[in-house]
Amino acid sequence: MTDQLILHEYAQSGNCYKIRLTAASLGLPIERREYDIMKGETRTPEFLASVNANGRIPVLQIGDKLLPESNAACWYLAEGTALMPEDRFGRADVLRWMCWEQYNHEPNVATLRFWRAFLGEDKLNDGQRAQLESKWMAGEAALCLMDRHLAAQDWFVGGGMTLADICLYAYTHVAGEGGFKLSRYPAVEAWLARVAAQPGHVTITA
Ligand SMILES: N[C@@H](CCC(=O)N[C@@H](CS)C(=O)NCC(=O)O)C(=O)O
Repeated sequence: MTDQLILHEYAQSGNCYKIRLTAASLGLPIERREYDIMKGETRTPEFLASVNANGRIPVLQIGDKLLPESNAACWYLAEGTALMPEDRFGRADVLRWMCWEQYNHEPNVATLRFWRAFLGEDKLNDGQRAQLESKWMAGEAALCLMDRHLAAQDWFVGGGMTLADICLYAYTHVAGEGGFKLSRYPAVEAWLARVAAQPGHVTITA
């Protein structure tokens, strides 16, 4: 990769971490620019005009091109590497898990972490408070599905770590901060340890 990589991020976000973890696993250097989402720094007119009109991080800058959406950024980095299966079905299966992560996992597991560990339960508005139970149930359902899948195989797709594992690892390993009990999911816990033992692994706080 010849273009310089710059990650516009909020370091504690799992969506940002999954891009750093992908880059680290591949040995790619990445420059980091921090925005404090708690202070609305991704909602300024300047950020909306010059980084992401959607007002969110992460955004991966590749040379002078900007790529918002964490999974698209991970895909860009991982294409043609050992993090992607060689066969067509395997690559589609990786994409399947990444879509599932954004629809069934992140909106529940990550949102509860954000509400509880970052905003604080006493700061939630009525709408957020009303969703606590449904988000918790949907998050449990997502972890349960992962546990059943991983009881039968070591990795989400094929016989080694792929991008699907990295994208799902990001918010699963900190699910406890949202109130989920990972000890209820032994296959998930064993898989988390396998991912953390891979070469190049970096932690979310690194
Ligand atoms: N689907 C997007 C989600 C991005 C997202 O929700 N970013 C959050 C942090 S994880 C954010 O920027 N929040 C600040 C805000 O909405 O003002 C992705 O995967 O990148």
